[in-house]
Amino acid sequence: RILIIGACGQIGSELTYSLRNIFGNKNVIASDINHSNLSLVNSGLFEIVDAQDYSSIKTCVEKHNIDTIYLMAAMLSATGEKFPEKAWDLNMNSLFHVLNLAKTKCLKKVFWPSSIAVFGTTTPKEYTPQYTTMEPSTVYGITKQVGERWCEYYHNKYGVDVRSLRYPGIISWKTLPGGGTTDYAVEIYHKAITDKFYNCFLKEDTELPMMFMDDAVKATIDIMNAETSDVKIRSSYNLAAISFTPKDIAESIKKHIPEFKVGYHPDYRQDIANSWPKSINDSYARQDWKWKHAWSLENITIEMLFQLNKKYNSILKEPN
Ligand code: VAH
Repeated sequence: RILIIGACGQIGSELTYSLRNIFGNKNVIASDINHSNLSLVNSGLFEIVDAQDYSSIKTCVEKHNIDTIYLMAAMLSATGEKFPEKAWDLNMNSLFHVLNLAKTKCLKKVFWPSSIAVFGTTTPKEYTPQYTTMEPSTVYGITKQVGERWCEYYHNKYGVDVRSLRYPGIISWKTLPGGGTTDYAVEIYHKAITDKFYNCFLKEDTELPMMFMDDAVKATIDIMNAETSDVKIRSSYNLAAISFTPKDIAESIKKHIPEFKVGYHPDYRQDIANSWPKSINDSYARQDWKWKHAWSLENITIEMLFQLNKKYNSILKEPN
């Protein structure tokens, strides 16, 4: 059985739905520290698990006979800069607890997300290679860089089958953004529909690596289903789809909402974005376990506007 820790979050919630479609509702247990995503909580088996409490995780693993954990709980880059110690504690304690549980051989597999945030200002920005200088300047990026080293250590020393992906910015419509720097690319679609205006917190030419949620979920399930021998990198794989700027995404929206306008007022998140790559070389993922992305910016925009239009219209039309 599968346990998702941090299932109420942006990726955790969509992973839960997709894994249930594949393995069946009763084989996928969602968990989080609270009931913050009620539609997820009410969608199937759900447990309160504190990712920073080893016994809380262990109890849930034993109760539901779990053999695979997707550890999706973390504090992201922007929030992490506001609460550095909390970000370190949550991101690292949760990883150690799951790796130590796996070390006791009660788990078959673990998935742990890394991020392009492991790269810093001294990393080559174009087509960033799998192996290169990594001097992250955010607490979030530091936790992901150190976490990768621990994943590789537990695999090599204790045989833990932990697999990891360096996610780019992820765009989705089912949940609201959660404290990420790339979340402008989610907010902009909501505002295009509700206000026809978006005040962007990054400069219009800030190019970042991005991916639609369906691609991110596919990559996650693909690497977890790959033959052990095909998962040759046990720190974390570079993963890429597309790269674009706030201007690019605004132009793609304007093709559908011509009156849409964007203002650009960079805040502290501009420094975070400036430290990250513009594009990622994910040739190892494409070669080792046949990764390839499917969603273009054009198709993401069509899908996001379609789904959010439906969502907001249903809210507006709901009987009061
Ligand atoms: C963030 N969405 O913005 C996350 C992600 C690459 C960015 O790690 O913090």
